[in-house]
Amino acid sequence: MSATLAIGSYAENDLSALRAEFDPVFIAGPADLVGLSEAVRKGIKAVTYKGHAPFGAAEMDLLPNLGIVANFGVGYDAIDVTAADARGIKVTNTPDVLNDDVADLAVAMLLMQMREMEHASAWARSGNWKSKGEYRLNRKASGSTVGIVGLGRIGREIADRLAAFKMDLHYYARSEKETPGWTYHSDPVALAKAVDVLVIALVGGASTEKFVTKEMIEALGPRGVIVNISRGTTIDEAALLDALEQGKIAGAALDVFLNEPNIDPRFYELPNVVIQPHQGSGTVETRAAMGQLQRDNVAAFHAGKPLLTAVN
Ligand code: 8YV
Repeated sequence: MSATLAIGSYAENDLSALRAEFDPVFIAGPADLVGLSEAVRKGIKAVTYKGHAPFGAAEMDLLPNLGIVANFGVGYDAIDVTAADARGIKVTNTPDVLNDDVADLAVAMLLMQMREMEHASAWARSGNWKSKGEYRLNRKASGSTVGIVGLGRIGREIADRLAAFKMDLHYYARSEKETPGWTYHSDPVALAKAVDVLVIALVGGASTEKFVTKEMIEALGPRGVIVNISRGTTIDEAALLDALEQGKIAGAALDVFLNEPNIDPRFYELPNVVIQPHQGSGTVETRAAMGQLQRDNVAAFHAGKPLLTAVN
């Protein structure tokens, strides 16, 4: 009987590695837990988790001998860590290995939005370039004033990249950090007022729900652009949609949304929004590293060794 349960949809390389290392029981999502026999559930000591559906007290109680939930992803907002703590269950995530990819995508989305690359590409492909001439002028990105909301590991990588684009860097974090002279704002609305571009790099979960408020969005002003690579939950999405539709801000570049992949169709109507399908960490190299770290945590747990990246 297997001691490991793999929840979620895994790439081929991860599936083979999981099979080779743990010979796990596989289910597509937490909703399938109830379909497992009691004997199988009782045998499970470790869960590898991938996905964004909630995994909380009810799910944990179906696995009475569970000792670890190893998440595939740095963000573990789907997993109820308080419920895990109460049951003596460890939770691990996959930090750091994805920082570069997520930061790269944030910068690429920002450039894509400001330089209108999606529309410019369509202009060329449709033959307009040949028949109508040059694409319209757009907006300079280098030298912009940018505010990073959340200067954690990923926020820092984004800031370092934007510094190379000669941007004037401002940031919000819970406390002032050691930086090369970037401007700290303890008030997120003051940050939004001071910059043209806001990049949201917060952790997800209840503590940051709707952190980016209507007031903050409106403080950004009509030249404002919002980039979000964190979670859809960190922004008041209804207020964002209203502001975009009413021209209260200039645009947005979003990799994350509420109710992914069934995102609000109002986004599709907005030409000034760059939409990415939550692919910040979605490269072959980084996903392989994330899978490896997830499995290394489970292997350490089964071997009674210290966990590599525990969050509780
Ligand atoms: C997802 C992510 O984990 O790391 C995170 O927090 O959001 C992503 O990398 C990825 O979609 C795999 O589920």
